[in-house]
Amino acid sequence: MPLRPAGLPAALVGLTLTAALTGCAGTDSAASPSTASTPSSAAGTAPASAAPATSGQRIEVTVAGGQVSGDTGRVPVPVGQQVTLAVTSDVADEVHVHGYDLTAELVPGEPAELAFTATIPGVFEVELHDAGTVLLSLQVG
Ligand SMILES: [Cu+2]
Repeated sequence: MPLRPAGLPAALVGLTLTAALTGCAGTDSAASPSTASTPSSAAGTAPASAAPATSGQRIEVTVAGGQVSGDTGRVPVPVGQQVTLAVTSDVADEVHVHGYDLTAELVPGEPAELAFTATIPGVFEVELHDAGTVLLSLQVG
């Protein structure tokens, strides 16, 4: 685990500042956190019956020889879902979850895990900063 808290879900107001510091190549134009200010009112009229399980969702990708395998592409995630993102790489790098602005150092051969709650609707790229590789896109909604 990184020594610094990479980003608390409650600290949404600081996202743009922190993202600028990480020197990201591209930001997600699809991300519109301003629309998420009242998520509960958008939940509709059918509350508890269709609620997703609380067991969480595990997303795993592996990077080897510059190729990404596993849960690549666009991964759908329900809003409010507990997500564990596991990344294994054969080279050192830094993984970055856009929008949520979570980062983790990758040590070659050692899985890095990022656990968070998908509270922000939108499509967010998960990227390797050194390689500039997009591992997958989280589609939260
Ligand atoms: Cu990034």
